[in-house]
Amino acid sequence: MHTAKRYVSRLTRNTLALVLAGGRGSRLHDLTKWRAKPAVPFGGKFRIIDFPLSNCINSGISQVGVITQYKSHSLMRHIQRGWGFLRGEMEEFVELLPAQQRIETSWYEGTADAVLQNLDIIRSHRPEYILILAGDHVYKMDYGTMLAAHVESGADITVGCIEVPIAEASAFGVMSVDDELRITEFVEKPDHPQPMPGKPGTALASMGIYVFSAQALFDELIKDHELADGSSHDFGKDIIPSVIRRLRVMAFPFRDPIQDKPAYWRDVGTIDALWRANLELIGVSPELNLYDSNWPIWTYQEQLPPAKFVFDDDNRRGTAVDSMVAGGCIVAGSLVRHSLLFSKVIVHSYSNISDTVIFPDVEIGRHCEIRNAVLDRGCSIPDNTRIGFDEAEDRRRFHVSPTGIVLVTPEMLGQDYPHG
Ligand code: ADQ
Ligand code: ADP
Repeated sequence: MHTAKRYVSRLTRNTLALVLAGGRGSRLHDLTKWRAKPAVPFGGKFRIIDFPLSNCINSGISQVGVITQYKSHSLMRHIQRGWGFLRGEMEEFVELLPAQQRIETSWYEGTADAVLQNLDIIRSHRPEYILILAGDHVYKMDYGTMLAAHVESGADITVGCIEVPIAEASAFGVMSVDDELRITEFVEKPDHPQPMPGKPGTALASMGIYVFSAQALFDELIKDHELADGSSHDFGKDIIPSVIRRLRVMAFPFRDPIQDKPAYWRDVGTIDALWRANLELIGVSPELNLYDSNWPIWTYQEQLPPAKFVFDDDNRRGTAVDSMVAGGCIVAGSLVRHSLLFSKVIVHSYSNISDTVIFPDVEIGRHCEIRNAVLDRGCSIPDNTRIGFDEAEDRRRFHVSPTGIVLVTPEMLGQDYPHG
């Protein structure tokens, strides 16, 4: 047991993780109008990218590059403020790798191009293994077990995978594997996904995370880069499908390490999914436990006073039930039910809020009725506003998701975003 632990820690120590954090996340509508999807707030205190970054640190991987491109200001600010605690002199770092035209005079094309353009920096760290991660998924995963499986199976590349309902599989890279979990087929976002043998309702999907032995990554990126045309320079579309016949490419099924079942993993890529995944956290024993001291989620955190619940002039109590409320919030003479309040949210008197996710720095006026909504950072909701009751009215002013969740941003209210 002891030896096994040392073995995995040797692997994680010789691994460089690269978090791809440059995608658009356009299905989140106006939430990603000014910020990249990995910078979208999640879970009352965090941003989505804190999950893969915390997974790295908790797995013993302390050399991490974050590849940014699209709308990266708030993401870079978050990383600079919150993730500078590693010791440079111990060769530990979380480093930002913005598109900077190191090789081409273009921005990053696909995900593989984003890595290729940083190849000189990657090589200079002399990693044995490179772990490529997406910056936009919420999950807790010990990457050490995936690295150990990679080495034990003698793989060149290992692809993290999960089982998904076949109806949703067209959004993923879908693979077939043989008895030893070697990938025999890989199709990116297939129109007609292949079900798993004996499981007609399920497909084996790529999580978009990869372990590469360093030389295999360098060779394949250069090969792909030199293709005259026909490649979009993307791991899922181009690299993985083209190498499965030539190299040993294995699947690593991501399972819960404590209970033997598929693990929690969410792509909170739509307003509906983001709203649902946030509100799930409020439950008595949610699948994603943020209170687990064995797997802390690290983040940048402002020093804030405790949340406070006060009476209004008529002696009505300010109350939040079945809710999570972050620091710096004040609820005065209003009722908040089944909602998640990020830091510095102020709810004035005589309002009712339910089933709502409220990002930081939001102020809600008096006599408001709000339900089934996501309120973006910095919204100031005027007195007497009703949200979530009259769909036609909501559609006129805000964005309404397919299941009726109302997204409100400062711009929709004719207000400026808070800067800083
Ligand atoms: P997609 O979900 O389509 O498929 P993609 O858009 O390629 O994912 O983004 C993957 C990650 O890379 C995201 O974190 C994104 O922010 C980032 N990214 C995208 N373009 C980038 C660029 N030019 N520069 C820097 N970062 C960039 C992938 C795989 C599928 C797999 C799903 C799982 O291709 O096979 O099933 O992820 O979600
Ligand atoms: P976050 O909540 O992710 O920190 P911010 O509210 O800081 O996001 O906004 C993200 C980035 O977009 C910031 O750089 C902010 O200054 C910028 N931004 C937001 N709205 C606008 C706007 N209307 N025009 C220009 N820049 C904006």
